[in-house]
Amino acid sequence: MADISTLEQDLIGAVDKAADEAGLEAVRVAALGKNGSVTGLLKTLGAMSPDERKTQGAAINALKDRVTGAINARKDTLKTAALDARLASETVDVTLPLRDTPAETGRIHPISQVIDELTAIFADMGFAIAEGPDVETDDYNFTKLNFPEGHPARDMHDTFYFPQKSDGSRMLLRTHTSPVQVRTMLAQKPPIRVICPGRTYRSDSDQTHTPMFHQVEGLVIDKSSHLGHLKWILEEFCKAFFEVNTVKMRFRPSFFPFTEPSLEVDIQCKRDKNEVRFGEGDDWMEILGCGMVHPNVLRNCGLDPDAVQGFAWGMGIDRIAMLKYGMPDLRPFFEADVRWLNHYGFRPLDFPTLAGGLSA
Ligand code: 2NL
Repeated sequence: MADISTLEQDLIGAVDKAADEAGLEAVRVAALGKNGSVTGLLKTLGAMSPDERKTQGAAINALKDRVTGAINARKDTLKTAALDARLASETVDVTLPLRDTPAETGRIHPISQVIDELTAIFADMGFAIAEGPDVETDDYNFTKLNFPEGHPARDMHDTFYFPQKSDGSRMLLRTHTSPVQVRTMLAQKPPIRVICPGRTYRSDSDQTHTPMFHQVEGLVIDKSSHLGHLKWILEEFCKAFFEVNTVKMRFRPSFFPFTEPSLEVDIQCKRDKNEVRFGEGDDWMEILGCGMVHPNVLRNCGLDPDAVQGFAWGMGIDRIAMLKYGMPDLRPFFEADVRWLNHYGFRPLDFPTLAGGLSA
């Protein structure tokens, strides 16, 4: 009996001393494992007389129960202590300010903003938005638009061509968004009222030109649409877009293969050092080209020039974005510099509407 109580004292002492769960497991294996001290005592029962086995068996099993109980109790204590230590080291300061969400830190590119603004203005006038592919046929980009084969106007567009196909034709990157209007005329019956914003491409790169730029063109075809209607649309557009109450516009004769007559439009402005203001002053700035759709273009697009007529216009989105938001240089538009975007970009949830203000 003496060695049972000594063993118990030793084991309980070791259990209490175990500093962590690994140390406690070592004590458990040393006592209750296959070669453990308590297990060793249980093995001696087999060689005892039945009487001796009865008393010793009860005593050894009671020892085993007490040691097991002590180990489990210590295990709970260690677990609680470990959890307390972890909770103490992983505190969260709920009073810290929240990090800004993407909706607050993200920025809308000025070109996307201006396209949204254009869309809001022309949608309000009853225009639909049409889009088409960037990769076009020569037919849709030039021939149907009354650019004769070999005409110098084709060279003036500095076109990016794809390699020639086996049938001799070659695709190109559209040099203007007019092919979208060609597709619209071929697919829909008048009355047609569409605007076509999108990417356009010309092999030209300097201070004021980038090889990819953005255009918006408009097209109206009906029985008797005329330049008076066009003038009203453009004036309303300029007032809404530049957010001024009055604009003066000046129409000068010009030439485009796809319109006859063709006009260039200047808007009245005032130049102060680096700033341009619209609706005042006595300077003029060219902002767009327009005209009555050429009868050849109507015919090429399946329309009868004796039954319908219409007008079209086109302008550079990048250019009107620079004018409206006072950006001095075109090139950063396409450099993806987050510092520039932070400065000139727009907040994602401030979507432009006519009711809520375009750029408020
Ligand atoms: C400019 C001038 C213009 C058009 C684009 C057009 C389209 C069709 C038929 C007739 Cl399908 N015209 N578009 C008309 C006049 C001018 O753009 O200076 N753009 C930047």
